[in-house]
Amino acid sequence: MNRFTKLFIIICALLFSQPFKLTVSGVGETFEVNTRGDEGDYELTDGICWNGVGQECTLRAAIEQANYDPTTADTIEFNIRSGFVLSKVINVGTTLPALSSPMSIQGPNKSDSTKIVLDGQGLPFGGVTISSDDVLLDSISISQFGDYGINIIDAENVSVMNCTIGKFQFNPLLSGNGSHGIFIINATGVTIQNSRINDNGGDGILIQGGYGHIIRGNVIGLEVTGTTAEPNAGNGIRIVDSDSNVVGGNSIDERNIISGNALDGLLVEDDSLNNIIMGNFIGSDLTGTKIIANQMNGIEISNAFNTQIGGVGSGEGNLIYGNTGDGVAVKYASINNPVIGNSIYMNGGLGINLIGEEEGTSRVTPNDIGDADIGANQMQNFPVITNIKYEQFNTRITLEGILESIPIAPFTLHFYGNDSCDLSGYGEGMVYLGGSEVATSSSGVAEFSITLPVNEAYDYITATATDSNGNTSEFSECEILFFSRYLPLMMR
Ligand SMILES: [Ca+2]
Ligand SMILES: [Ca+2]
Ligand SMILES: [Ca+2]
Ligand SMILES: [Ca+2]
Repeated sequence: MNRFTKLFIIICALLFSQPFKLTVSGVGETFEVNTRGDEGDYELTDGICWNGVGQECTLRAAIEQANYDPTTADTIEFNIRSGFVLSKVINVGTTLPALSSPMSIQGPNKSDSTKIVLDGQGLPFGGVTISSDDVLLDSISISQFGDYGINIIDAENVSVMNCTIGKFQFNPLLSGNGSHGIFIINATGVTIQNSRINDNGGDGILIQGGYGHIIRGNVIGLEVTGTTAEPNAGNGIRIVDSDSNVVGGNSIDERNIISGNALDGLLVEDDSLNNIIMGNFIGSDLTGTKIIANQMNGIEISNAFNTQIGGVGSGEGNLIYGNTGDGVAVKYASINNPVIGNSIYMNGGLGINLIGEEEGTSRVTPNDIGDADIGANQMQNFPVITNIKYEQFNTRITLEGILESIPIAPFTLHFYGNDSCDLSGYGEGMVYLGGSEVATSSSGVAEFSITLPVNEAYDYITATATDSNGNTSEFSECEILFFSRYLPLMMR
């Protein structure tokens, strides 16, 4: 078309159409995507999202126009109609431009069945790449791209909320992405929240380098109702050489459900420091009552340090339930990784397994005299319970025993009630009962005596020891509780 025709169309567009607005420098604009088409923007300098056809604004054109002026933080919204029917699926034909300017992409609905879906079927590339700071992606579904769903690279303050990255179970049936669901590389302060991440060909979330991310309120590895597995083919969450990330939190809203994945629920590895894993369900459905196993360990810590798993404060413990491998595996040079206050049970391997460089992967590591051995969590020795006293009509017990470890050092002991004992005879730790501070003598021995509340649902008691640097032991040998519940009161 000649320039007058083009100008005429632009003027008409400005006069008669709400979605089209001029960008004012420094002020964020809103671009409303109103077509499922995939053409690019016709003219970037005009500040208008327009694909050159009718009054159409495609997602691609909106991203290009939002990127064009990096000094503005624009908003992209959706109102795609064919007749009166809202359309949801956008078939992406070639790689979308990276989000290279601050912006918000705001889908209209949070519910899975009504989300906008970016469908990358047949594309060998990833879905949405975010390379700018200050980007929000809200209520979008990203499916069927050949590579990752979302890639956040070298960016700060990026949020992904209420999104579905993977299988979109509604009209039509769209499968997950070919590689990682969300791949976060060398970024800072990314928040992944209230999203469902499943059926992807790699890890659900892979964090590589960077620091300070928050992962909360997500469901990773389950289908839409949360009752059966829709696994990611890798780990649920994998943290590689990345520090100070928080997975979960102490409120129900912050809890991640990380279950059904083909490898570990969480893998923290390769010099990662100071990560916190708190308040999550790992290996169960949304209610925490049905096992949906991750196919390897619930949590694996491999050459990572200062990882906090659980806590004794309200809501801080994780449920680590029914996973195929160990509940928590701490491997090789990993040290200072406290595992406390969690509910760990029904896992196929050990509840907590410290695995040294030269040790098999599936056995209880026996206590060594003097606890001079080093390796995973310093191969911390576990306590030995030697006597149980029943008190107050079986509502309290006093446990006596010893911890043998390095001399003249403080330790915290944590105790757990269980309805069964692991096949190994050691652990696991189903219900956290309480803790006690002790210190070893010059000969490396600490005697303990602690009174704990119990009830007759617990048949076995187990314990762990944690040193002042946060090295937690494996679970102790189970001590069976004899409440004499079948004897008349007189004979107790
Ligand atoms: Ca334009
Ligand atoms: Ca071991
Ligand atoms: Ca030891
Ligand atoms: Ca040791």
